[in-house]
Amino acid sequence: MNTTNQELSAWVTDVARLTQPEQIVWCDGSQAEYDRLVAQMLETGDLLELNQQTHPGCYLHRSDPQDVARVEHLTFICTSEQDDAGPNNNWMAPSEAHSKMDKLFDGCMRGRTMYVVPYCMGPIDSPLSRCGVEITDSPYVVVNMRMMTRMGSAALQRIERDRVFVKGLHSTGELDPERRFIMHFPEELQIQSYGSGYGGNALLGKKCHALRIASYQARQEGWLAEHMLIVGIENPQGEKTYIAAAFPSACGKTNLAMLIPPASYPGWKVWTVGDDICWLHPGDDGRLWAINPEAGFFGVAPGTGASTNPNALAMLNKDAIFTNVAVTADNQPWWEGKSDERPVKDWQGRDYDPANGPAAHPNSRFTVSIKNCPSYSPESEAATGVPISAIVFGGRRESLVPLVFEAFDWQHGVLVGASMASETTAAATGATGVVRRDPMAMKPFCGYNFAEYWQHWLSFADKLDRLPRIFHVNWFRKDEQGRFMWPGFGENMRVLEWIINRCSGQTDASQTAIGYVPESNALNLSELDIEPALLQRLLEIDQQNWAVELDHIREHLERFGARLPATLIEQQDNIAGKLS
Ligand code: OXD
Ligand code: MN
Repeated sequence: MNTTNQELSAWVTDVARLTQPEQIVWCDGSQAEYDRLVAQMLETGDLLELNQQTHPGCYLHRSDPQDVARVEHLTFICTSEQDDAGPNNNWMAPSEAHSKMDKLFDGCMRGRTMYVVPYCMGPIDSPLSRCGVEITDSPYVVVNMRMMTRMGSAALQRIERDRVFVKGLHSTGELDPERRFIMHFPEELQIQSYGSGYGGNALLGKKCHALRIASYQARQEGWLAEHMLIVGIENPQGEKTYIAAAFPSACGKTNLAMLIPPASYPGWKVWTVGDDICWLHPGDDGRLWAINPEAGFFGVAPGTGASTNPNALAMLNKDAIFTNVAVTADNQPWWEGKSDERPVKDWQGRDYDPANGPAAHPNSRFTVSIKNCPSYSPESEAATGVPISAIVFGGRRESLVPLVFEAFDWQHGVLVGASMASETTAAATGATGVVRRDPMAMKPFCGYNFAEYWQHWLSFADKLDRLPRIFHVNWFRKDEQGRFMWPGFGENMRVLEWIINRCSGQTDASQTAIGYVPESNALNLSELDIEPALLQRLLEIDQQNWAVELDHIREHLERFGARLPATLIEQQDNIAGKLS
């Protein structure tokens, strides 16, 4: 065996006995190994070469058309007690889940190669990082894991040193939606995923480990694993303020993480630390410190264009893997919102015909190393992480929710996060455009009962001397004609500036029933075509409709029953009282 870690070698032997692969390959994470796997997948058709003149090192993967998104209804948290998983999760008893999965995995790798993929979530030498090993029969997963995590020999050495690691077992199986499950065993630090090759179901370091299992571990160990981007905002004086922000899937986290300030912000710069996941730890100095456990982006392609996210477009010109995008006549990757060119093949490889729907799948993706990004922050490698001054929650809401407001204090901020809601998108299977509660953007990702998760969030008031301020934003308000009222994208810098000015005590705010909003002249609107009346509408609080929203929030909280922290009900009562 290729490791001195007994537990790992015994597990690999057991899995091989069960799945019966033709051969076992231990992955070292080297360039040579990556090149070998790419060559092999070009041969089998798992990868297709894109135009190597315009996009050197870029490839296209077309997934099974039935396997294009996370499958929340097939994702389970398997704790001994059902209440530990909570109403927010599908639950299955561990023994039942194991026997179901053992049957599916039985002999499933016959004729296939089993890859053993050691990985580290977070900088390899950071005490805040955690390791895992994914066993998979998908070479597509291996090459993606190499971009998304610190994968290979260095991670294995760390596992041999630390001895603790998460065990993830994955097989694409027959890609049969009827034989597909994503199981999590937080008490055993195990993940088992069968029947899907799609990112969030198959790249086990990401949602399965870094959110579901990590959130469970974080509660036990006194930290937080969150569905948040991390950015550093540098002002013309060279001072950097770090913000962590949670938005549901496909609500623009990647765009915000790579924002380019508008021309009216000379000397300002936004640095990207992460676009999806954030691990937050209380530091010795009483502040909250963040690392991005990932090393790459698995971003949504549609909508990524020169006006929405020029940094992302720039980073996708080389060494990227595209999944389910369309291609142009000269074999460049294409998706809706990228350019005016016309695609010739759609995401399924058919001749493009608008009658078949969008050319790129709405949840088509790119995988690329974070180091490709022009706004990449070298602080992403800092073993200590970066200090967080503000936490921002947000959702996609056509009406009611103002452009920005600030919570009164930490406890109120936890209520704001717990009551987040958003219209659904294509990142998960199911209907899109339906408003659903998505607390802290963690609805599909929290590995335990939300009631206890909120209690854990509340406990940080005692763990930190300098609590981050908490904000809520909504870029997605629409007018009566259905047009967006706020320009969004780079212009969101104006809201971020107000947020960091609040953190440094440089600006006052108006108090409303639901929180603080900017005073009418406090948002910098220079060179922006926004009428004062429109801004007023974007910031106004409609007391009557907010009272109804607070009733909905109350119902939502009460679903969590006896374990719900009383503080959240007190907070809800307090706001509801101000609105009546
Ligand atoms: C993602 C998601 O892939 O949230 O990041 O769905
Ligand atoms: Mn995400």
